[in-house]
Amino acid sequence: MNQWLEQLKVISERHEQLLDAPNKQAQQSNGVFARFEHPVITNEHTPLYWRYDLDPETNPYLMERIGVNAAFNPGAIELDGKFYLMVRVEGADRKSFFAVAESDSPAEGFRFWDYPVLLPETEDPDINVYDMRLVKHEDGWIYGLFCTERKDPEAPAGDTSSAVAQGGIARTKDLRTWERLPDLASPSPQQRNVVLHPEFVDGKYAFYTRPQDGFINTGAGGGIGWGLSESMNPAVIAKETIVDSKLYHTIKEVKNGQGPAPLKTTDGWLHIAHGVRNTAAGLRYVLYAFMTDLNDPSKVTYAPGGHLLAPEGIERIGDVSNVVFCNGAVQLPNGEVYIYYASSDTRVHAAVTSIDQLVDYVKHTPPDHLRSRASVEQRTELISRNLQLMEQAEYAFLRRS
Ligand code: M1P
Repeated sequence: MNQWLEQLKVISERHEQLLDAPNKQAQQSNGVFARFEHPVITNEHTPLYWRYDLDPETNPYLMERIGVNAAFNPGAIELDGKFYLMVRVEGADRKSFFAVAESDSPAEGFRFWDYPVLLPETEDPDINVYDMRLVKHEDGWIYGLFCTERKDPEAPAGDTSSAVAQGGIARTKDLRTWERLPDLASPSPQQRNVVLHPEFVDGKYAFYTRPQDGFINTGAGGGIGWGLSESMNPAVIAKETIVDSKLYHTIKEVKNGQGPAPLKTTDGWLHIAHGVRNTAAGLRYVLYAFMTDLNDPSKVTYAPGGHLLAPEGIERIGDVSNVVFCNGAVQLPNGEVYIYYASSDTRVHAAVTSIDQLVDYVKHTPPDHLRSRASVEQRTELISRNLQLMEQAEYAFLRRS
């Protein structure tokens, strides 16, 4: 074997080790969920034949010809016992695209299909597409709802970063062949984090939206919106109402957005969302949860205060640091729930919980009382109940000597 091939073999063996690496549930859990020890997908998980030119004639230095910068924000779905992640892959050229990674197991062994998704375009081609939510709708289709971004035609000369974001829609039966539908039409000039509710509501398609005035700043818009459409082709929302607003001095004071489609429970629709607040170091994205009414998913029934999951350890660092973002979760018939979340716009992680735990969490975590004094009162009530319990003999191990 010549040196070039030997070098390739080394790269390939290292890659296979990464793909086959076991991923255990971390021992430490906060009782709400348990993280898995390692990221389930990174840019390094993408096939070598997506990145290298494997011909020594045209690639004598064995260079990565077309690099992959990041792999994050996946949609997720379970079909016939297999787990599929619709990963947002970002090339070194900053273009995001979608690619399916498949595994028999929820948190390890994901391998990308040979080719990324060649998503059909509308008459107005997307410049960038990202953050697909995969929704198995009761009409029989699997819908992919994603953000489509195009240059802002109103941007002043010299402004080469302003864009218009809208809700892109495509549908499939097998994740391989996609039919592109018109973008969601809504009253808002910009949309991101558009998600389809999995069931008809009053015989109509129901959408979670995130109206916003600008590309980054939501302005007077913001909050998780809600609207109904007669059809998906085209999907048109005439009236948008806010289900869950952004709120001063909370984890969602700047903006928020629905994560995956809500999970159906006997107690209501369980939502995982992201909330964004401002800090001196920039925006901080965390995940939070809430529940809406089974018969009226636009009505919030439980809204625990604070975050469900916040970035920690290596999750804090990446292309856009201090971010966790979730647009994919899988609910299994045995009640287990796998939350796929990305950290810092760089890599994908998994955490496991259950419907029972999440329902308990949303119903019994106290709401945010919006003032420091009220927060202390809330905690004082817990402390005094606990201190009484700790008087009992079986809690002796908790007492300080
Ligand atoms: O960079 C953090 C996230 O920013 C956007 O989310 P939002 O619209 O709520 O601000 C998205 O671009 C998302 O992909 C990204 O992870």
